[in-house]
Amino acid sequence: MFDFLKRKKREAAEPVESPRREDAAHEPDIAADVELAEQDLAREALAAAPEDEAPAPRGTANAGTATAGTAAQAEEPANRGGIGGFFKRLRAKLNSGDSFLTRDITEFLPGRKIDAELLDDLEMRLLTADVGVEATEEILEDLRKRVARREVDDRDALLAALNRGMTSILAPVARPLEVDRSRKPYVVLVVGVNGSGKTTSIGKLARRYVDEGLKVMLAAGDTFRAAAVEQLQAWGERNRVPVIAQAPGADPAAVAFDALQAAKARGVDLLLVDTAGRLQNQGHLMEELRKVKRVLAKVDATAPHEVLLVLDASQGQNALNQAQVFHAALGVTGLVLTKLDGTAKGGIVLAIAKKHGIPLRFIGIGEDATDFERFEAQQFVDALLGAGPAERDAA
Ligand SMILES: Nc1nc2c(ncn2[C@@H]2O[C@H](COP(=O)(O)OP(=O)(O)O)[C@@H](O)[C@H]2O)c(=O)[nH]1
Ligand SMILES: [Mg+2]
Repeated sequence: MFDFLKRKKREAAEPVESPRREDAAHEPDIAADVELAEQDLAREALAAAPEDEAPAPRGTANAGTATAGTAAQAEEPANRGGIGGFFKRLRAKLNSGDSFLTRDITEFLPGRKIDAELLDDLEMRLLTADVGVEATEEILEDLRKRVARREVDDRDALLAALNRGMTSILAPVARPLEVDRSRKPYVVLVVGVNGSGKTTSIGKLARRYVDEGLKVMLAAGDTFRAAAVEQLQAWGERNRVPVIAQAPGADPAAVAFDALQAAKARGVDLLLVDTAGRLQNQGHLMEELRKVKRVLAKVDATAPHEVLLVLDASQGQNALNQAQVFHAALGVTGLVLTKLDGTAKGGIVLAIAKKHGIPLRFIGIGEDATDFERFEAQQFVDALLGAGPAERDAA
């Protein structure tokens, strides 16, 4: 087994022909307003990225217990605890912070008449919970109509209507990532600021798709930090997935090129490309990512098939700005929202859905592989509002 791992590693390290260097300045296809949006927003949006090196992933899902070694863990299928298990944890974790929506909303409801004043209060609560102006307006407009028509005249009816309003905002973005297996490989370019959870999400995705029987490969495109390459390699070893890497400081586009060539040659189903989230000069980040994207397209004109932006939900408004910057520069086709545990800024999901309409593929609620699931609108709103299917039906 270990020989197998070593062999995989050796194969993965084999250099493949490098792409010729190119100059991003010769690319005329990016609109000037994108550059402007970047200059304005990139500064603040990217400034939120922490400087520190992200720690390597823990060797086992439960550091401290002596049961599972690295290889042993790779053998057991991801125990996601089923959708029910994830829902319970999602609900508990979303509601563990200071500003969670449920407590805010249920606290001011008891004994009060459902009237214009109460709706104004509700509006404030949604805004403070990061739901955002657009989504809040849409929800309140509907609620005000219903209250005026006396369709909603008690607490349960209000919560049910709120639940429906939120779900209808989220439903259009709840579109799962469909890995097209005819692509060989289906290429996912993973982008986002430092610390947003890119590498961790790649590890979790690798685990998920290996469990589903896909042949997965990783590309260590964050060559800016040595620790980033090691972190991805650790995830690769854990999931027995080859990692294409070069020395720190290497051209990320060259790594991506090598990886895609290797993935094609080996009949890989899914190639996940990690990238840097911060460079010495922040302005260069988008340029570098665009170059990675172009180089992938040189090997396979249809690649990347998904540009997956990883956002840290605890950054609230800043996550919204990041979505704008990355989307303008790269054409983001899917989102991962991490760190919905802890800070209880779950409302930001509604703001992002309403503002950008980009499919939300996965959400993360912790550091373990099991703390990661496909996004489902109804499930999420139930967790956010502290309702379960039973409560919703009763309402
Ligand atoms: N609490 C929590 N931590 C997370 C989640 N996703 C990632 N992290 C942690 O966030 C830190 C940065 O993640 P990393 O994947 O290295 O970010 P990257 O710089 O974008 O590659 C690591 O300590 C991760 O374990 C999540 O959903 N919840
Ligand atoms: Mg990383």
